[in-house]
Amino acid sequence: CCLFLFSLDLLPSKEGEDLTKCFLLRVVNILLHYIEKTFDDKSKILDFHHPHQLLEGLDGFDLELSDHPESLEQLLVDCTDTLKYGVKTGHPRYFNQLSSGLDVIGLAGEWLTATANTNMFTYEIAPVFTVMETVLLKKMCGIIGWRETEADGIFSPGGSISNLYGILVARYKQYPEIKARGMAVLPCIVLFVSEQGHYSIKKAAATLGIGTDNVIEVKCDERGKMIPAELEKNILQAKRKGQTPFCVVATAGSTVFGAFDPLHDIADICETHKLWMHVDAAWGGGLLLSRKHSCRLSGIERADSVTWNPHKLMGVPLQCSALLTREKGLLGACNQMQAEYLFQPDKVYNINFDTGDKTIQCGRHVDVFKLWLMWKAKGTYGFEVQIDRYMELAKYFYKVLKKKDNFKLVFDAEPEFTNVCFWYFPPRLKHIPKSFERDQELQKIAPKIKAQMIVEGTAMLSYQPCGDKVNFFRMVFSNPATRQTDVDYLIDEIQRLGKD
Ligand code: ABU
Repeated sequence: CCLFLFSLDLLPSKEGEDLTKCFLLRVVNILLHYIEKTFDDKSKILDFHHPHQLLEGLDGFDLELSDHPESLEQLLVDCTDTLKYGVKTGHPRYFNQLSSGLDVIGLAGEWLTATANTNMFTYEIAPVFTVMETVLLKKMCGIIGWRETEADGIFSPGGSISNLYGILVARYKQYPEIKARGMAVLPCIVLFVSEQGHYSIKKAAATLGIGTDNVIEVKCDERGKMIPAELEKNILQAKRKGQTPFCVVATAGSTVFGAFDPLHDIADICETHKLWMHVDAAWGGGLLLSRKHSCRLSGIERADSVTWNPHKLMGVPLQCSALLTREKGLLGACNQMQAEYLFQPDKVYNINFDTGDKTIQCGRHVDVFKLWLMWKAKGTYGFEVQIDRYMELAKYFYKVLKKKDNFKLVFDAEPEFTNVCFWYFPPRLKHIPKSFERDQELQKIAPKIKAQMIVEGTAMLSYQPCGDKVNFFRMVFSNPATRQTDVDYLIDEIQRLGKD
């Protein structure tokens, strides 16, 4: 139906109805084909090409833009090619990031969101979505354990921005004059985060004019958890040096090790020194939905603010991240500019639902509907079942690796979360005792295996060095499509690709 026809022939063009329907149905067919392939463990996760190959054009897939319109038929080919050369992040053997999986209800939510194509700044133009956001924030604050009527929050474009919001309100709470007068009127303020905390904390400090030198990294124990005594020591040291501590960022589910900082101990220290406690639970927040495992976050209810990304453990399509605050009104006081063209005080409805002025953005994407729809579809218990299954898979993976003498776990203890970190030792390195030279060789193994995996498109998982540990793999479970057989496959695949 689309040959020699162009986008101008679609709605709102007169009599464009049938063509629009035909075009969109064909798009949906392309997407459905991709979705089926995504869940087929025999299909490749990706068809890898180098950036220069994509730029040069592959089999007629031309990324360059022209002055003349392309036909609808060509656009359908472009859609197919875009998916062809992408990564199937919902594939059962995709373990590369903390966000993975493809939830069909979430996807439907994203489609609806794109169709509604509105902006989250006012109730006026997003009546359902702004109210839905308050419902979700209230639910999440309740799960954290805050008295629901007091809590507040906002959905933001990712965990880094949510963490930035946490630090922004922490600073505003202590120094409200910052808003008008800037950093010049403040003492040298410092904040604390564990050495395993997310790099976004330093980014936030740089962005907010605090400076990365004023982010003090607190030592962790061998499992990657912040050591409370070290925190206390660092706070006292900073005070002696004339610095002014104002905030501690605790991590609930660190990116690499999946470590949970001891939140009660950190809360005690924050209370003693009157410091804002922000918990970065971007990754670990979802665990609050598991009655069996939520104890890992015990003490989070004492935090002043929390980052929680439903697009990670809860499997909501990207992006979906919330910043939650215990005190109502702070976000608004900190950020609002009351632009008269948008946030008129004399509107016909309750303007408390014009929530956009609480943010540092103006335009804001609707990230709430897909989460709301998934919550409706699964219920809280449905998320719990899914998350408990990931924890079981992590335990299974750990137990299998423990029995194999060519794998070595970074921590030889049952995983506390779904992260399992490990080295693979090819036969030539297996019996060589640890030494600088052995580690130089071991450092090359994970990147080599990963490169082969990507080129063959069989699986994807990440690796990194950390401190004195040379490159190791990080396995992580957050993909509902993954089964035990995929875990077994991955182990075999590492051995196949990694043998000398
Ligand atoms: N925001 C941290 C994400 C890192 C990861 O997916 O591995």
